[in-house]
Formats: sequence, C-alpha cells, structure tokens
Amino acid sequence: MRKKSFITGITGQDGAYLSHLLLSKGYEVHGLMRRTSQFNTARLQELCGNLEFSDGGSLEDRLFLHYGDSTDSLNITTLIEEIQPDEIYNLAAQSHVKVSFEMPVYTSDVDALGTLRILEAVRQAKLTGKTHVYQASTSELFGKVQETPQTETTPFHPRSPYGVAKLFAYWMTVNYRESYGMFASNGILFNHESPFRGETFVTRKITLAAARIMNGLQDRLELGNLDARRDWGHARDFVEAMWRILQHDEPGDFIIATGEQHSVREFVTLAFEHCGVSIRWEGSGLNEVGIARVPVLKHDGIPNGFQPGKFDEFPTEERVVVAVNPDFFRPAEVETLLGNAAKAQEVLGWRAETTFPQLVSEMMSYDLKKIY
Ligand code: NAP
Ligand code: G4F
Repeated sequence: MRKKSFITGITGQDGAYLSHLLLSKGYEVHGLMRRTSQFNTARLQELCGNLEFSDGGSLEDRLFLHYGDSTDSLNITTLIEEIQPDEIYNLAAQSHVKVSFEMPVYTSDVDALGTLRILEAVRQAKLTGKTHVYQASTSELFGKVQETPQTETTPFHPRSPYGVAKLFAYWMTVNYRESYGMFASNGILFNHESPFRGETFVTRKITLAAARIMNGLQDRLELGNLDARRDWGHARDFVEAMWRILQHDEPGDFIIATGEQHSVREFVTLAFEHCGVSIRWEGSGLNEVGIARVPVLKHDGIPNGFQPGKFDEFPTEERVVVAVNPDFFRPAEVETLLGNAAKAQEVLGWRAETTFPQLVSEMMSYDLKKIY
C-alpha cells in the first residue's frame, strides 16, 4: 500500500518541491488547489511533470488535485475524511508579510483558523491515531528577536498580522498534540528560496530584475530595507526536513535553518556578480543607490540575449541600477533572523546542503533563461 499524503498549498513553491519529493518516494499525493481563473499548476508541472516511476506507473495514478480553500471548513473536513491521509502537510497560507498588513483579517482566517480547521478535521474524522500533521511554522514568529541565533526555546515576538496568525497556528498545533495525543509537529522554517519562489518576495524580485537589467529590459530595481538580514536556504533542502519531521518517532517542534545570514544588499551584490557586474553602493538611507556598468536599456522589449561571460558583446553604460523606494517598507520590520538548527541535525540528521552562493547562482541562471 502506498502512503497517502495530503498537501495544502500544493501549487506554491514548497508544495511543488514537496510533491516532487513524496512522489519520488512512492507516495500517493493529494493536493488542495484553489479555483483560479487561470491554471496555476505551472510549478507542479515543471518540477513533477517529467517524473518517471520505477514500477512504470504514471503521474495521473499518484497525483490528485482537489478544489478547495483553507477558509472552507466543510470542504477541508470532507476531503480529509475521504482521503484518510497518513500525512498532512499544511502549507497553505497568505504567505506575504507585507500583504498581511493590508489584509490582516483574511490572513488570519487562512493562516490561523485554516490550521485549526485541519487539526479539528483530523479529530472529527477520528484520524488522531493515524495521521501525522506538519504545520508550516515560520521564523517570523521570532520577529523582534529576543536572542541570536534563534532556537526552539527562543521567546516569540511576531511583528506582522502574518506572524501573529502563524503564532496562533503554532500553538494550536502544540495544543492538539498535548490535548489529543495527535502527531502534530511544527517546522519553524527560516526563509527558503528557489527559482520557483513567488516573484514579489525579495530574492526572486532581485534575480528577475537583474536578469531583465542585463537583457536591457529594465532600467532599475526598487527595493525597501536593504539592511534586512535573513537566513536564506534552498526550498529543495527544506522540504526534505518537513518529511523527516513526520517520519520521526515522536512529534515535536524543529528549527530548520542554514545558520548563516546575509543582507538584502549582499543578495543584490551577488546576483549581479553572477553576471560579471560589480555594484558600487553610494549614499545612505533613502538616498542609497547601487551603481553599475550594465547593458544599455532597450526600447523594443526584445532581450539582448545576455548570458554570463558574454558581457563584452553588448554596448554598456554606467547608471543607477538599485534605488530605495519607501513603498516597500513595512509598518513594523523584522530586521534580522538567524536560526540554529542543531536539534534538527541531531534528531533528524538534517542539515542544509545548498550554500548561499549556490542558491543565488541557481536562481540567476534560471531567470536569465526565463527571460526568453
Ligand atoms: P507560497 O509559494 O506563497 O504558497 C502558498 C500556497 O498556499 C499556494 O499554493 C497558495 O495557493 C496556497 N493558498 C493561499 N491561500 C489559500 C487558501 N485560502 N486556501 C488554500 N490554499 C491557499 O508559499 P511557500 O513559500 O511555498 O510557503 C509554504 C508555507 O510555508 C506557507 O504556509 C508559508 O507561510 C510557510 N513558510 C514559508 C517560508 C519561506 O521562506 N518560503 C518560511 C517559513 C514558513 P495559490 O497558488 O492559489 O496562491
Ligand atoms: O522576501 P521577503 O518578502 O520575505 P519575509 O518577509 O522574510 O517573509 C518570508 O519568509 C518568512 C520566513 O521568515 C515566511 F514565513 C514568509 O511566508 C515569507 O516566505 O522579505 C525579506 C526581507 C524583509 O525584511 C523585507 O523588508 O527583505 C526586505 N525587503 C527589502 N526590499 C523586501 C523588499 N521585501 C520584499 N518582498 N520586497 C522588497 O522590495
């Protein structure tokens, strides 16, 4: 019998990588997918579409997408009763911190109550003794950090409606574990990125903009807080940790992080270095700019065909390529995050494999090709 998994948020970055991992391990994967006016399964198709199975089976026999929404209790309860999953990965969320300030009520409904709906559905379906539940908790719980690096015992101080909603979800997960003996675990994941990262998160915004600037398609990149520091890992490594958390003998809460932090400014510098361009930073605060010699801006919308190593083939100009725009500031900022994943390493044998330069390089290579 194949193990059955149910992934909410299957169409997102982590949902796609996790589906690939579970399908490769022989799981039957069920996913919760929102009804949208256009197909939004591109990441799943790109990562899982070409999977080959050793027993000759096909993707259609193992990947099942169900329409639904984390805000719809009846839908969630019915699906969990029907699927009877061995493992649930609750990844669905309004996951953008800045957007959560603009949509605090909706964010709380999805991210806080959505988690409660899952936990309660498992209980109502009498699956507490069978189903292992993974909750996508976040380093945003630490917000205004009380100590560095952050561990499983660091006190929380969330700084956004997103962080506060995820705090409710974190404690509900602990509460269902303690109250009903449910195998319910929190993965407290620090930022993780990839070529499949949403385009409004800072890393992907940077790599896409750098690829466009190098192709003559974009004048400059406007960012908010360049000093923010994050512990950035690769989503491929982090979904492996999610799986290991649910295979462990006991439920628990685990920090998943690389143990290394970098600023937004450093990310930008490295992204352009991948293209052979060095950025000169000048000024400070709102007046800080990044200046570089880059291909001249084109006005026909056709990419110039830039690839690393081909810099000398293009007419270039020195100009401002990065500027600060306060529209991207948040009402309350999380300035610095750095995780200590010693417990995950010791108990689960997990550690991050991808280095920071490898992550930036992989994202840049992907986006330089995606321009076409
Ligand atoms: P993502 O790319 O934004 O994906 C979020 C997923 O949730 C998408 O599939 C989205 O569907 C779905 N979703 C949103 N609202 C929903 C709703 N009302 N009902 C059902 N599904 C809904 O996020 P991610 O980076 O993969 O992150 C996965 C989870 O880990 C999230 O819970 C996030 O908060 C958490 N997390 C992420 C990080 C990180 O650095 N990536 C770190 C810590 C924790 P659509 O495709 O239809 O929008
Ligand atoms: O890429 P971000 O939007 O990610 P953020 O806020 O750290 O949240 C992500 O990671 C969390 C884990 O810690 C997840 F729980 C959450 O779901 C999400 O995946 O911003 C990173 C930093 C912030 O400090 C932000 O202020 O970059 C700064 N930043 C500077 N300029 C910017 C920009 N962020 C965005 N999105 N856009 C900018 O222009």
